[in-house]
Amino acid sequence: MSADRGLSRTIGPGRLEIARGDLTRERVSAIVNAANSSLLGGGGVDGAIHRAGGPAILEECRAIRARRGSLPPGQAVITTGGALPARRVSHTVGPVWSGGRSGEPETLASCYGASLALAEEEGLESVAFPSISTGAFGYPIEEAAPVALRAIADALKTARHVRLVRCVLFSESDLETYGRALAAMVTG
Ligand code: AR6
Repeated sequence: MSADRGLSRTIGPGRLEIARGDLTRERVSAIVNAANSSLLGGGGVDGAIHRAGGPAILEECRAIRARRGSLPPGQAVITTGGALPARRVSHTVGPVWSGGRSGEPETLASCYGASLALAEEEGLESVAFPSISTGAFGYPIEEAAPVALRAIADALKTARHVRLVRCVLFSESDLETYGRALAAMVTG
């Protein structure tokens, strides 16, 4: 698979795409941040989003935190996109991998579902995700990819507004892993 060739699957009235790239450059209605419960920023894709999006995102995250406290894994909140090309950022907290028997797949699926539910509430058309939990949080990407794609496909089937979901992978090897999972996924 070449670096610039994405893969896609039609699901109901929508499309699921996988591609290699930098999430912060995505021209979609919303991108999703793999945040932590503090909502106050961090490294990885979280750091990249706050750097590229500027202080407006952190200000809104602080206000949300003041209002409702820290964000539990599997849930999502939405803010402005600040200076990003995407208008909105959904912040979700993935599970920390601890062997796979502590509800990690359910929590991971919930991150995708909750972010897409927020996009639906706001009538957004397109959403781009990173590979949640597979960096600092240690979730093996071969196990995370099918969970992520299944959760997105399930949400797309009943979506009324979201028509495009993109999984944006940072490395060629991550894209290949998602490509295998997409090819293996049964939809209909
Ligand atoms: N575009 C797309 N993917 C990216 C980018 C980017 N610009 N930058 C990194 N990735 P991680 P997690 C990939 O660690 O595992 C933070 O400190 C990266 O290669 O960002 O959910 C938070 O504050 C990896 O494949 O998120 C939390 O404390 C994927 O994004 C913690 O890390 C996710 O890696 C969350 O850990």
